[in-house]
Amino acid sequence: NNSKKWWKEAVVYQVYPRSFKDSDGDGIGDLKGLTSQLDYIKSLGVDIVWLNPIYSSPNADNGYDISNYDDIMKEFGTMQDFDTLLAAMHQRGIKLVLDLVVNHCSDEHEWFKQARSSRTNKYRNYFHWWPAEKGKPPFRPGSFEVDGSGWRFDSLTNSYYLHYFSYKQPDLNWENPALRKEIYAMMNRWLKKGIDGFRMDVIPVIAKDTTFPVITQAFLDKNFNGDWFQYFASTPSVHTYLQEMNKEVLSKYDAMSLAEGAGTTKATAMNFVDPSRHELDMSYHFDGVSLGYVPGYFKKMNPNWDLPSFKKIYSEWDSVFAKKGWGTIYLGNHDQPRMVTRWGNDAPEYREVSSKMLTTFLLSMRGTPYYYYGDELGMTNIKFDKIEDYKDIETIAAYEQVKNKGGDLKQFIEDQKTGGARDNGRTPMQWNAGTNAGFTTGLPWIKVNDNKNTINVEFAEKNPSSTLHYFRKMIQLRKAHKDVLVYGDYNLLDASNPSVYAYTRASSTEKVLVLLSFKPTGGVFDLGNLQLADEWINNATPLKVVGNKVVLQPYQACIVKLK
Ligand code: TEU
Repeated sequence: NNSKKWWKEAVVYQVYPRSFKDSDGDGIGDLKGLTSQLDYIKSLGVDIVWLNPIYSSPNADNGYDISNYDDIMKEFGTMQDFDTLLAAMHQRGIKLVLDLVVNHCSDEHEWFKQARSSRTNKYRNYFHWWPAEKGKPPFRPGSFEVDGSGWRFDSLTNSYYLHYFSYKQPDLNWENPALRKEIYAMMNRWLKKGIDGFRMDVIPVIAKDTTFPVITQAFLDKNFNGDWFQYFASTPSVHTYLQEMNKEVLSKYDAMSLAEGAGTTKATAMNFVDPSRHELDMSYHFDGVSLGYVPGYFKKMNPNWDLPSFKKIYSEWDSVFAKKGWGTIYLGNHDQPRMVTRWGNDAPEYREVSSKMLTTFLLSMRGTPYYYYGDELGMTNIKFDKIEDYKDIETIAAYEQVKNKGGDLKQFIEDQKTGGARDNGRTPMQWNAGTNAGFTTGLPWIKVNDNKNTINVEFAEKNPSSTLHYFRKMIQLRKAHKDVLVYGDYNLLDASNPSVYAYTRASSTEKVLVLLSFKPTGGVFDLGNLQLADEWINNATPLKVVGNKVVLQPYQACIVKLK
């Protein structure tokens, strides 16, 4: 896979603007705050910042419910602040990618206000309606609703409207050419301003089967692995729309596009990113971050998740894009718990070493790495003790569901400490040991993690062996060896090893071995015929080789050149 592109070679740093840096003391991160920290971001060596939505929003889902695509959320600042931010980033050679949320908007968007006012309104067909005289609409799930329904009754016009997420996020009707035209014009306005691309929220599900057939669980199980999102993403016209979007918008700029891959599978993902189809550039899958959840519970994590399955998922996805197309690698984002808590070990003795190990993984795989703010410090899950601390619409709805069923609420709260409540990964950036970790002078919108005294930027800067310095070093290594670490072939070794993830990366001239111990017990790797040369990076002491075997320490990571 050797067609070279800047967005393949880049490292992306994801900033959740609400939690990064507050400049005005209202407890909410903002654009001026982010601008004030660009030298820090630059110092990391990353190339691109992906910002979660910054558009006007009533914040039912922290900006994923947009009421005006052409204005900035008032808590985040003004358009002038945005222009200043963009210029300051470009001045430092950092690119900016925005979130594009066009499966749905906010029920407070002017389009929806108009649309719900009458059945004959010009904007009515910007959304999906089901007239109540036809009876109840066929079930569709609404992800963030306590009653689980994706239809909401609107008495004004005696109709239901469709919302795959909360009722505050009505789904847009892509079958309507007028809607599509508005979206493309809006994208063009942002790209003309100079942004460098879009991460596209749940883009595979924009096209609906608007006959709204009755779907049975048996049908879903048989055809879509029981997964509604796979069913949602199966309407072929999504590709017609994306090709149109490419022609009307993306093809005119040297911008990158990333498909959030909700609902896509190894069999369907290529259709979004095959260059010859002229749709999008790269996509991210959910198989990795879906591993190890206990069925029947809300995001409860099995602490004994299976490493061979993890390796299999990432290896199979690597091969999907080995010849064409392009993938991404991530272990954390604003929808996930902190990577060290979930995939490493956040106990004091292992937190740093396992963070570094995960960083080694992210930056030594093929595919563009998406690295989440705070992971360079090894920030951990916040582990809230009570539901009142949670702000996320999803967790609150899930809690209410358990309550309504008379389930074990204590256990729910316990499960989320190591599990997947999204707020675990949304707590304020820890800049220093001061009040609110230096994030705000006001009352933070969500609590700051108590461990800020030892996990913060200032502290990590002073410690040469910190996770922060390791992240920088690992980025430099990836950049210095693009042929092998970005573009090189990937080959999994010793697939069934229960505690070591081992693979080679190889260009036409160089070959390296990556060894990652995912266990507090370390692990053993049999070298076979491989002959070790120099170590490129190591998060612990030099590799211990006994005869033909490498004995890894707990969570040890090493990249070593092969002879
Ligand atoms: O998430 C898309 C998605 O597939 C969700 O189901 C996601 O997995 C969710 O977090 C479930 O835990 C995107 C955004 O990343 C997310 O923040 C938004 O809430 C969602 O779309 C709606 O816009």
